[in-house]
Amino acid sequence: MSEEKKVPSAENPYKLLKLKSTGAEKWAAGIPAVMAAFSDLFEEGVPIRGMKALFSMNQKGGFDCSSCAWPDPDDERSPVGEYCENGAKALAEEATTKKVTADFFKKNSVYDLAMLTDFEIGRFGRLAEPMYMPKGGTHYQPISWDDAFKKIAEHLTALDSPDEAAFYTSGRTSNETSFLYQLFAKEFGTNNMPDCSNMCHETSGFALMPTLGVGKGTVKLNDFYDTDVIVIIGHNPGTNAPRMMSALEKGKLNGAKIIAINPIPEAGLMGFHNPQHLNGVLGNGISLADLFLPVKINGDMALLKAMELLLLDFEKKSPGQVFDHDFIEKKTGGYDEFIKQFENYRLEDLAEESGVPAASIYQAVQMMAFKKRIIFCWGMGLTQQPNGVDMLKEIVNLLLLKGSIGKPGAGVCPVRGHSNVQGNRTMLINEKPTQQQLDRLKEVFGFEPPRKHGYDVVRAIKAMHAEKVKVLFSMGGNFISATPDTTYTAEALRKLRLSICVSTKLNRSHLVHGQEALILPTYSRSDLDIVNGQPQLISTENSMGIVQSSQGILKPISDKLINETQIVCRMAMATLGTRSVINWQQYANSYDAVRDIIEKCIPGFEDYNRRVREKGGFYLPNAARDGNFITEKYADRAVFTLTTIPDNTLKEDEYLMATTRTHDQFNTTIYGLEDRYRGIKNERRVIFMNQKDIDNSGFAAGDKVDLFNYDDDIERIAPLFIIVPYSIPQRNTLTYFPETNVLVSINNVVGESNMPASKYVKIKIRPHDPLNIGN
Ligand SMILES: Nc1nc2c(c(=O)[nH]1)N[C@H]1C(S)=C(S)[C@@H](COP(=O)(O)OP(=O)(O)OC[C@H]3O[C@@H](n4cnc5c(=O)[nH]c(N)nc54)[C@H](O)[C@@H]3O)O[C@H]1N2
Ligand SMILES: Nc1nc2c(c(=O)[nH]1)N[C@H]1C(S)=C(S)[C@@H](COP(=O)(O)OP(=O)(O)OC[C@H]3O[C@@H](n4cnc5c(=O)[nH]c(N)nc54)[C@H](O)[C@@H]3O)O[C@H]1N2
Ligand SMILES: [Mo]
Repeated sequence: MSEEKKVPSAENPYKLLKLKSTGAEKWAAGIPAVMAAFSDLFEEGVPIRGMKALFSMNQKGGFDCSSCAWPDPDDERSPVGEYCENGAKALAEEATTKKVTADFFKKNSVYDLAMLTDFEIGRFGRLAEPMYMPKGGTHYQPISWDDAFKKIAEHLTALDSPDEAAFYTSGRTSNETSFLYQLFAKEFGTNNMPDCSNMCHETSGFALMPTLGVGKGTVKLNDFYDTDVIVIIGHNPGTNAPRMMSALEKGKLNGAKIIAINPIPEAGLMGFHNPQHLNGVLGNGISLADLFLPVKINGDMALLKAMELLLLDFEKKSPGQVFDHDFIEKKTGGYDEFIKQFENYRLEDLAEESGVPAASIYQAVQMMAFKKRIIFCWGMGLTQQPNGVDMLKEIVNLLLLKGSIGKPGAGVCPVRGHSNVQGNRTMLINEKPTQQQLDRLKEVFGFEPPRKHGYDVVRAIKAMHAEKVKVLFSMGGNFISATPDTTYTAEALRKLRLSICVSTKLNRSHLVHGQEALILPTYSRSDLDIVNGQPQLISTENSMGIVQSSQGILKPISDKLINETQIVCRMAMATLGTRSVINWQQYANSYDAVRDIIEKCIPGFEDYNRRVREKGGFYLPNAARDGNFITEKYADRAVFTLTTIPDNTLKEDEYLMATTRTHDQFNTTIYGLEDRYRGIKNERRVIFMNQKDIDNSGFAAGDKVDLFNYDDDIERIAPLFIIVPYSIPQRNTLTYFPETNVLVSINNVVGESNMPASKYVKIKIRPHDPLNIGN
């Protein structure tokens, strides 16, 4: 049979492994985490290379860990660095010496590769040379860099309009590359810059910008050490920001109370042993969270309103002691209207809707009523909800009542995901740049940048599906596996005339490609980047707005790799030629030159080259952090917002599903098949359910089921999952992505931010039927 007819699968194979479910762990980190970290490095067969790199990670003169965006403490690094288990796994992925070469692609068709799981695909090692898929081809073949850039230029210049191209960014790209990349897209003529923020923290920006006047968090690391209450809502730091745990521990030891709000009691929130203090300073039996509120999926809005209602009660009983009236009067607008709404709410109703007993809510409010320094941290549990923007505005409301923003030990902390996702945005990777930003680019470079807003991720997928976008360039990431509605998105990607992926490792987006496709291999954060004999340093911005330098140390695994900056500059030169007003060659030669020009275009980067070399880097300006709220609505005041509680009624046989990460994956990169803290071994196709739901629906633990979604009157199926009973509210379920992305409708999005609402998917669960697997 000719292979052209066979379409490579956009999904993981529908096959089960051998699940061992051991029950959730009570403790996160500690010695098992250290052992797991080192064993990953050894498994990749790179102990010396890996160890050398591990000792350099997050140390001065070393490189910035690519696993998350949590900042490093400046003064007190442990002898083995501020490493964490998952940072070490990320490093093992990069430091591996296994290579994916032209010979590998000759032996394996994309169809065959797509039959493997994401875990298996990731094991092949680092991409070693540029590859090209011709129209109708079944195998990638080698291509020279020059020819690859020619191909891109041919396709881009053949478009009827620059808006027929889209330029995606994942969040690992350095500030330097990001700046050049968006500059190229704009000089080429489009703002079509979808990025991973469109699936991640876009919601946070949409909530914080209008209410506080900045789209970012307002706290610094030190604020955690000296605060009264830390609320962690919709975030799983034990797995996804393990270095945050040390900050939480320190805060707690200094007297802060920690409240965790999550449908499930994540091990990292409930118990924690700091691996840097081998016995655990908190001691056995002391939980990190002082209080756990088991909210229903999307019950957070009702919960936050219940907290505010109770705070108002406390305030009425002790006037002036609970709310910060001075702050409210001088620094905010909209208070009276905001307070009025509480006449309509009753605690019992709100508690019922949130899923949290009123007594527990009362306990939480007691912890904060007479305190002034409160920090709210959040993650995807809120940003990926349909009403995520409103819920985050409600958090701002609560903090404004307490005057708990813009002062030490207080504020908002959206915990960013990718290690430089925040920097990408600061560098103007954004489908909706402001006129002011564009004016500045025009002034500095002398070309007219496009003014029309471009496509975000969801809109880009729809545009590809409608054949309005014909070329997709991806700077990192794994588009097909990270995005929703897998079947629809795969159709969209296959319609492209050309898909281009700049990548470090093989992934499914190389296999679900356009009519023609290019894979351009590049350096990772830990690789030593030498340009014209000079080792280069790059810079990134972490979750707290600190810009810092990073310098890789590992010898690149192949001399056919080129760095991301060179890729952008050579693409620009090939595509724009003499029509460009920018000296791309100069920027390809020196990152210092790139930083000099960034300094001219983006506020806060004065003296960039000197300051980035200082210990600990430098903070970007953040008016809200300093207590200045420059908002559109009230000019110099923060904004109280009126929000509503959503109706979460489900049909009789419906469940809500939140998709999440295991402890053994970084987004779509699957490190292993365990989710240790949740007690899952050797399986990813599991669905966590409440035992009562399992009983009521006639299922039993370990049953095989198929999952369905019916949004837009389309039947979407994710077959073959195993039921695991878990401590989760009734009618709520949890599964892992990317396996269940196929169930997330492209139209199931967060209001305003237009992010996929991947934590709010309505599903039905039926006994497994082999017919649902197809062939
Ligand atoms: N090791 C590792 N580190 C990572 C990543 C990784 O994949 N692996 N990914 C990185 C990226 S890009 C990001 S964005 C971050 C993601 O880090 P997180 O924001 O922690 O992302 P998730 O794992 O999706 O988990 C979100 C949490 O929300 C909870 N949740 C689900 N629904 C609700 C709800 O309705 N209400 C509340 N209150 N909680 C809810 C889930 O139970 C889960 O604990 O981590 C970054 N760091
Ligand atoms: N259902 C569901 N879907 C989700 C989420 C969810 O919670 N649920 N989370 C969403 C979130 S928060 C995010 S951020 C997105 C993530 O979406 P992406 O950022 O697109 O996905 P990643 O899995 O992080 O990308 C991994 C790939 O990046 C490449 N890579 C790694 N390092 C580098 C580098 O230094 N340079 C380059 N050029 N390439 C590199 C490797 O080839 C690797 O295969 O997924 C989103 N999708
Ligand atoms: Mo993310």
